[in-house]
Amino acid sequence: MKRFQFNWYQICCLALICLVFFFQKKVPDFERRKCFCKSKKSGNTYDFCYENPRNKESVGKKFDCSLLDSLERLGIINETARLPSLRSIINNEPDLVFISSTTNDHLDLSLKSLYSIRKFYPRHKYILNGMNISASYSEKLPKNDKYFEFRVFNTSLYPEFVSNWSTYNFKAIVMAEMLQEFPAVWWIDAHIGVIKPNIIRNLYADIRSERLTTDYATVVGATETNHSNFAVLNSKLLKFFPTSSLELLKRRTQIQSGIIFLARTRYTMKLFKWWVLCSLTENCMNPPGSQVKCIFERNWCKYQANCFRYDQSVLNLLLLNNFSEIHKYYSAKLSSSFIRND
Ligand SMILES: *[C@@H]1O[C@H](CO)[C@@H](O)[C@H](O)[C@H]1NC(C)=O
Ligand SMILES: *[C@@H]1O[C@H](CO)[C@@H](O)[C@H](O)[C@H]1NC(C)=O
Ligand SMILES: *[C@@H]1O[C@H](CO)[C@@H](O)[C@H](O)[C@H]1NC(C)=O
Ligand SMILES: *[C@@H]1O[C@H](CO)[C@@H](O)[C@H](O)[C@H]1NC(C)=O
Ligand SMILES: *[C@@H]1O[C@H](CO)[C@@H](O)[C@H](O)[C@H]1NC(C)=O
Ligand SMILES: CC(=O)N[C@H]1CO[C@H](CO)[C@@H](O)[C@@H]1O
Repeated sequence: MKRFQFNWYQICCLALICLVFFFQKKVPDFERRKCFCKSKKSGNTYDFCYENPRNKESVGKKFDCSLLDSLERLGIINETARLPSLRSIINNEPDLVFISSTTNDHLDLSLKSLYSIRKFYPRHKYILNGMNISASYSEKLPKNDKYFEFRVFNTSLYPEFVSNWSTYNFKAIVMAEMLQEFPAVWWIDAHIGVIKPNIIRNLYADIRSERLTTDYATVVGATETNHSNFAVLNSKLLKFFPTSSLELLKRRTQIQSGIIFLARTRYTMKLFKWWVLCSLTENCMNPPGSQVKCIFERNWCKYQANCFRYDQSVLNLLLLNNFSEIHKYYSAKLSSSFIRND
């Protein structure tokens, strides 16, 4: 019986098969290395292609390496930074800072929102980031509120399209600037009013009861949309941030980016890397053909409504890709504490 006898032909075939396997393993690595950007300051390299957390093969278009400067300046990719634990953050209720931004035509609404917060939190820091506010308008700002702070959002450090407020590029950038200074911030849009007491205590109680593990996001929404992610998706966004499942985008609603709690944790910084890179890239935050006005026809989840939610669509896509379930980044118990002012 001749069992394990190979001839040359068989050996060559075997060698060829090994070679193919070798290249299948190696070539993608080689392709992925093109995604890296090297810092002039530190010499460190950073991956500028988003990789879907549920499918490593699913890799997005590379962001421009010139944006690394901004990420460094905003402290988003600082590996030596000592980040507080979520547990220690929520043990410090007074440290939370309310943040928002405003333009001339939103200033009245912003003040209405501020005063609604002041009813319950007279001594919490509130920072209003002014976007091109003219001198005559700034006279309306509160003068005797020593916990109120007005700052000018300085766009000179960012690409010009960031100054077009209608595409919301500013939003994640302003949040990142605030997070650089404060470990816990709560963004509340000009359009939103607070109508119940204890929003911080209730949020922190909710975090303490179940959100302290890495199964939950440290970015938490408080109100939800009644349309799906898919309904307000510009599919061109998926070139940068590939989805793991279109079905999931149809089945999950969005959190509204008008009220977002942020804790400066490792995860939040990871998320901000992509959210801010997108904000600094014109055709990511505002993919060609985007418009804010939706045309909902039948079902608000299954069909695209020919519109896009800019910062909100990007944030939700990133969170959903990571967590799959909205309750991982949405504290539903809080939703009745807020109203929409128009
Ligand atoms: C990075 O974090 C460290 C420690 O907190 C700090 O000293 C340093 O200034 C930070 N670097 C940048 C570029 O923000
Ligand atoms: C904005 O930033 C630029 C560059 O750092 C600086 O020259 C300018 O004075 C700043 N403007 C304001 C209003 O702070
Ligand atoms: C800022 O305001 C000035 C005067 O109101 C206006 O001319 C200018 O276009 C505005 N810039 C931006 C970026 O909105
Ligand atoms: C700002 O963006 C909107 C939406 O893309 C666009 O319609 C508008 O022309 C832009 N404005 C400027 C000044 O570029
Ligand atoms: C979603 O909410 C809007 C505004 O409240 C309402 O007009 C619309 O009918 C709702 N859509 C669905 C499908 O419930
Ligand atoms: C599926 C997935 O990638 N989950 C990750 C979401 O983010 C947290 C925090 O970085 C990770 O721990 C999870 O593994």
